[in-house]
Amino acid sequence: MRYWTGRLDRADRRRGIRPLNAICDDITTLSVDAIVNAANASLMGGGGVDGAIHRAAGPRLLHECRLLGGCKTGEAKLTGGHGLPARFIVHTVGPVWHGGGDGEDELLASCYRKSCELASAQPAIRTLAFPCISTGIYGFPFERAARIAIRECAAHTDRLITTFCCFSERDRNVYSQLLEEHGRRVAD
Ligand code: AR6
Repeated sequence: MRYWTGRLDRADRRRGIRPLNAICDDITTLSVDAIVNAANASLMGGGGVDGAIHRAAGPRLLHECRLLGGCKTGEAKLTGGHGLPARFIVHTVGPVWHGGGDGEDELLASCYRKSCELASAQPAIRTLAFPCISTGIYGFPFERAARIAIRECAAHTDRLITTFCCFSERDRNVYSQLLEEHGRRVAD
């Protein structure tokens, strides 16, 4: 196994790998080292991407989650991937959108930051895929969430190759545009 030891090397660049990228796919099918789950505080499964991940990973995931004692909003916890192609799952709990005056931005930023920190601390994780946390059932405005996601993950590109896994082409287009803007700002 080839461990991630620093910035993208020349072979990565030749293969067109970028440290931050956006795709439209079902996150449960991705062959990355770790996927992130948009969970709830119980970590006992739910609807949306959480339900899809638990269905695909199988009942051993629920068993492992039971031992974790839940997870606070803005925090992150690690489990195995069980039946998934991904070897690990980072479970994080996004904020419910209450209009923006309840610390939602900082809590969402914390989800991305803590997930990246947890993944970076595990030497076997080099590639990480996020769903669009809080933007489904929890109602966080999509573009506002995407800007926060990109800003936080950009701080971890020395260790991680991060994929924003959108669930519609429309969402993916928002990310692609924001990533282009981000790339131009970094190049300036
Ligand atoms: N692959 C990738 N993205 C997906 C998938 C999938 N298979 N399924 C849904 N999405 P949500 P939240 C997208 O509602 O807003 C659960 O009940 C979806 O289009 O899953 O953080 C938990 O237990 C959206 O863009 O998560 C919590 O109670 C994004 O995933 C609550 O929902 C997040 O939507 C968390 O709500």
